[in-house]
Amino acid sequence: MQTFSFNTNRAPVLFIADLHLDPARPDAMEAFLAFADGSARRAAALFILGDLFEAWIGDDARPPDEPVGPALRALAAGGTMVFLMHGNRDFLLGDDFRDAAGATRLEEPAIIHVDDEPVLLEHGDALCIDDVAYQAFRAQVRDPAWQAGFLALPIAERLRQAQAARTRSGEEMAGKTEAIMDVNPGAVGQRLRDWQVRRLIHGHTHRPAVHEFELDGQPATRIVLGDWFEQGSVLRVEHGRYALETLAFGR
Ligand code: LP5
Ligand code: MN
Repeated sequence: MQTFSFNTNRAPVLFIADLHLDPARPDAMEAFLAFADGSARRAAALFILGDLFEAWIGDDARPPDEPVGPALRALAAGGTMVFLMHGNRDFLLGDDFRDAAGATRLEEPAIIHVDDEPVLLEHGDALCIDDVAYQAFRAQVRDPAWQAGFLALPIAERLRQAQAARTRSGEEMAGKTEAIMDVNPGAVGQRLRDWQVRRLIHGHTHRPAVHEFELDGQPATRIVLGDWFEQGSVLRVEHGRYALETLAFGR
């Protein structure tokens, strides 16, 4: 497993997820580009915990004017480490994109050390085990053989299938309860036990919050990053303090 350690007395560490960047949402794109060229530059590391993009159908399908890669590359060139984890929409992000962006792949789940504390990072979708239909879909599209077949299709056909999946997902989500689409508390507890950590950071559910709870008689914390739909959401860790901040669009 990769190991990365940070001392937040020296420089902040930032976490974001669920930006769902897409040309159709220029306000989020603008906010992200300003963030990457602004407050993120002071950070020792930027962790992107999945769903940076609304949908990613292969590095070869990237538009030539795609601005996110160059923005990350500039950030990395300035000394901020950039880590990219896959989400449920951009699990096909590959080495070509990461290399161009100067980013490091972060396997899921990942453990990093922040001020000597082990912290578990994941996108969050794998913890939604009550969403049985989604977990079946996930198992299919995370299968390397399925991915190789999908990436071998012409770009237009990949686009068509991705669009069909998004439409079908939207229809199915309308029939699911909020509870089914949230993380399962038992799965969270088991994950923390399995990895022997007391702190978890994830996204995916779009329900930003800091949950303090007890696990096996000991305090534990689950921090949920928000999406970038109406505003940005950034978890900043600085001088040992965790602050879940919002970032207004259009400024
Ligand atoms: O991200 P979010 O919060 O919107 O939704 C998730 C779950 N939905 C998904 C599906 C993605 O949105 C689809 C876009 C993926 C783009 C990648 C492109 C490459 C893949 C191409 C695939 C063929 O992840 C949703 C959860 C919700 O979070 C809460 O956790 O409930 O899950 C679903 O809705 C899944 C459905 O229940 C079952 C699967 C439907 C898709 C069927 C594929 C049809 C393909 C047809 C091809 C001809
Ligand atoms: Mn997601």
